[in-house]
Amino acid sequence: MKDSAIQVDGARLANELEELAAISDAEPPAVTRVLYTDADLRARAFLKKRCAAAGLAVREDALGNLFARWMGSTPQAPAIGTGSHTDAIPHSGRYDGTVGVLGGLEALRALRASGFQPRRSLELLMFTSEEPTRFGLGCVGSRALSGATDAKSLAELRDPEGQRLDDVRKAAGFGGDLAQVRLAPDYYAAFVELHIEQGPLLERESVPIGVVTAIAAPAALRVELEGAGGHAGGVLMPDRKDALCAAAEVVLAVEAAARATHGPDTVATTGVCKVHPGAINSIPNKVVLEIDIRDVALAPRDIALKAVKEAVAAVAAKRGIQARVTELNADPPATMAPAVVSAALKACKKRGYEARQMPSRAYHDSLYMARLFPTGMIFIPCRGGVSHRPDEFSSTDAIRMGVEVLAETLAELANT
Ligand code: HGY
Ligand code: MN
Ligand code: MN
Repeated sequence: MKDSAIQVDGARLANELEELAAISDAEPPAVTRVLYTDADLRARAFLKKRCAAAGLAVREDALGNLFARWMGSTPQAPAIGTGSHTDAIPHSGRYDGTVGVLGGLEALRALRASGFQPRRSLELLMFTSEEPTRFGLGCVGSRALSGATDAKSLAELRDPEGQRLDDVRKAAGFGGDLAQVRLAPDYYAAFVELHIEQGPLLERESVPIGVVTAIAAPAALRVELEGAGGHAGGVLMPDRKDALCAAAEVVLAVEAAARATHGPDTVATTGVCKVHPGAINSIPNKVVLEIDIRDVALAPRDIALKAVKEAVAAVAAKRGIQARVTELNADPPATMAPAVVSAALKACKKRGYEARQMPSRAYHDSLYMARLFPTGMIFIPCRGGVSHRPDEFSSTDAIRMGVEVLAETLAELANT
């Protein structure tokens, strides 16, 4: 590593990641932190305290997006943003999102300690609900900030208990005006997110830094299959309309649709399968599936999406089952801004760290921030490429190097 005035305190950051991981609704090492639950609110309080202690001006918007700003010498100029999310899907890991939030805070602290004077303000952002867990839609906060989805329609989303997002946000203390959430196009001059790769490439190639060039196009479907149900003993096989047997055919059709595009990057997953009534001696009369379909390119993603919808219709017709398909989202991919990519590559060079350019197969808040601002992402390796599992892991050294590159990138962007 070449000498630089910007010294990242890797040990302090490791302790903070540990502390945040303990604010969870799951048994360690797993982490569960779902939007607007007590654990989510305690995590926000933890972050606010540390941002205030770092001398940053903290504010929250009507959805709970959290902003922590270091005023630059030209406060009226568009700022430079960095950040990620602290919410976590059930029984997942402690580095997804948190590395970009606490790492972003550490980058700002390291820059301040180095005596760096930013012309543009530097701002840490913690997005509300990057994960789709509670309201079935990912990136609620960044969708609203970027205008990708209207905040008022987001407020009407309902959780599995039927509660409206608007009511839950107010009960959680976020009563502000939703119309104020969307950011002006000149609010940021650039946005950079640090994140674990959630894939195996960097570790496999022993490269410490990934500079993201594009973010995959995510789509999600909810499929409701309704059969006849009935007594497991009394209804003979020819007379059955078994919703779970139909669902099983759909699940295999989802897998086949992803493989059929022959594109290496088309992926599809049926991550949720709810069986009703869920009794051993009762023929399933209703099944709800939630299906995630992606590709870094739009065309193969849409081919797979169409194939799944056609498969549902065919299985339902063949089995005499009612089917309802709801498209929860089908978003385009995002290309990262060349100016941000080159600032990150320059930062790697300055630090003497090897870097490789690569797509992101996971989606992130940057997918939506890129709709409004020049955006980039910096990846660090995670062990075995594992993520969304309790054994998700990134070393203190890998995180430190990622934060060093982030700090240098922010410094470069803040004074252009
Ligand atoms: O699903 C994703 O790609 C992200 O981790 N929410
Ligand atoms: Mn995630
Ligand atoms: Mn994430």
